[in-house]
Amino acid sequence: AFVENLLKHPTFLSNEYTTKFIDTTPELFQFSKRRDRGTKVLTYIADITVNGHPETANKPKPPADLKLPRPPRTPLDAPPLGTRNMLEQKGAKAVADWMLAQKQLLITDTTMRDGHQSLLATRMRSFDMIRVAPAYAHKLPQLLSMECWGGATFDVAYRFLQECPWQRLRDLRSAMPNLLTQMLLRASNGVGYTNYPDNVVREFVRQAAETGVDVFRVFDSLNWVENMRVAMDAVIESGKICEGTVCYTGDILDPDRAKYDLKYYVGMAKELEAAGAHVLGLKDMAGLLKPASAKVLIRALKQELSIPVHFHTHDTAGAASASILAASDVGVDAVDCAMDAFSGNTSQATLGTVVSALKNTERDTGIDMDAVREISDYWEEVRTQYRAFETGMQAPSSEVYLHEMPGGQFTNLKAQAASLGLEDRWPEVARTYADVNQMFGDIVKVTPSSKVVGDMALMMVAQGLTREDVEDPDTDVAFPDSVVDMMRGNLGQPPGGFPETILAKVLKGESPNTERPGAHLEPVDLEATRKDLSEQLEGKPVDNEDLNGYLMYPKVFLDYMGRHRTYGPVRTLPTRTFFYGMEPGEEISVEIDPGKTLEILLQAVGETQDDGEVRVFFELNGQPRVIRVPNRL
Ligand code: BTN
Ligand code: 3PY
Ligand code: ZN
Repeated sequence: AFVENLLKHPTFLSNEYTTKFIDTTPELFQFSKRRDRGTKVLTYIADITVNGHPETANKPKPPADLKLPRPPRTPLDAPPLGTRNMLEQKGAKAVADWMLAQKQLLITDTTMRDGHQSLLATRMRSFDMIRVAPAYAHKLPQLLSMECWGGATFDVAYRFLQECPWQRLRDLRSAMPNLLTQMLLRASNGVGYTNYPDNVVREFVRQAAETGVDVFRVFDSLNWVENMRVAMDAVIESGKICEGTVCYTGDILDPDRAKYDLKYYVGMAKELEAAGAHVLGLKDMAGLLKPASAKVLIRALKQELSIPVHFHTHDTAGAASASILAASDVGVDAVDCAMDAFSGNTSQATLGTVVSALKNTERDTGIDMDAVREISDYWEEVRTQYRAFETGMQAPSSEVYLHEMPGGQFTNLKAQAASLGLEDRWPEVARTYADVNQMFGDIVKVTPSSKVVGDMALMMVAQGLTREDVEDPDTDVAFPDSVVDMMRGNLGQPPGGFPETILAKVLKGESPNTERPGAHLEPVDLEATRKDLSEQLEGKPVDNEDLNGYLMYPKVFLDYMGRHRTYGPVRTLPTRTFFYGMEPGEEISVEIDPGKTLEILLQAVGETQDDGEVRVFFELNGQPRVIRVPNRL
């Protein structure tokens, strides 16, 4: 009935059909209650089989004979005790004290967050994570934590993967009850790209803690401690671990980059300690901290602080493990690595390599290399499924020391440049990115400030503008919205403020707000928003997780809900089916609810009929089912 309504609808006939049309045309859903979840999922499979998935169209495909990745087997009994049990029994401060007392280098696995964010445009689905989570719990209880949430994964889950990020967190939490889960939180920017009102930030942290985050790595994209307090206080109040984080840029050993010198970093770290951080995060998002600088910086931090230091870096230039080993030599407490198959290049250092390098040394991690290999073998099979999202970086590149782009942005900006027809001019984009940084006063570049610098650089290269042109008061420049917004002070203030030249040029005399943006944002009325959202969802009750999703990303959330109503719980599909549909004769098992499994056999795909429809023939648990979908190709 839905498809019939859709096909007869004037908007559909007029060819303006989009998923938004479905969302905003409630009369299509008069029959949706009658369509059960199984039918919805079959409709999705039929649609993708006939039309393909928009995200993988014209992209490299995984090999045709690729099988469902098999995670290592695990026993059914409870996993060994791990760091999470300590947090539960003794609290956040006790975990930090324990970290300080350890001889071994502690390791966080980032595969489920930064690993795929930096290598596969954040496209890894929960399905592939949840299946291997028990293997981590049983085989790698020595890990400090599992970074598996936050950063860009939150909106990508709703926006591109058609799944609920909260459910991912809940499922991972229950599959790894002994391991600390860790998230990346952009302080007042939450998991978004703009400052949110204080009460929205607090509510988000409260919910993340309740649903299952144990360690919050909190950073500010301009390194402004003032702008981190609301988020940090909320984490501390929740009883979870607050990793107050310094973002690293420049080079402390380079006299020409004196703005970010050793004193600067130690000073900020002490402010974060005083603000209540249980752990100090050192976030080298671009992979700029070279081994010699790492020794100097981490030695100083260890001397000056009484909280543990957790070092995060990227392997963009190929030096991440050298810096990690240098940091280890001077006593860093914990470091981030990605499982081998998701490491290297713009991702983290290689976990198995760091573990092996430290075997039989004072800082031996105690991590079982057989387990690392087994789990990495699984990840390798997983990665093959996502070939469409590989960014094509062939080798590490020392160019990062010039442009200082974060790992997650580098390949993204390359793709953006290509889409503007600038692929041949990448070296110019990289150079311009560095110029924009200097023009903005040498700022920390990390989401969202990195996006602002990238927007500006692309605009300049596309329009053939140099830094001199932009700064010339007599040249008219149409600045990207994100640049205007940042100069107005809406992301906060960098150390020393933005330079007068660029402020005057961008704001044309308007005076910027130099106070904390949250101080001026009205609190959101949460209950009124819940009621309003419920009305937009035709009376569906709105729980706190959905409310928080909507508060972060109103449109993305509503689009997700609209598609969910049509296609049901597609997160339960195997990744291959989700992106490519099924082949005639193929059979899959799909657990759409715990304990409720559908056996789906695709028998045949019919010809496109005169009305533009295709009939897709399935067997669902042995019963024949025909699903009709429009051929939109
Ligand atoms: C998006 O790109 O909007 C999200 C991806 C999911 C869209 C699904 S794919 C099958 C169906 N057909 C569409 O045009 N959209 C949905
Ligand atoms: C993010 O904010 O998503 C980042 O990974 C920043 O490095
Ligand atoms: Zn990172």
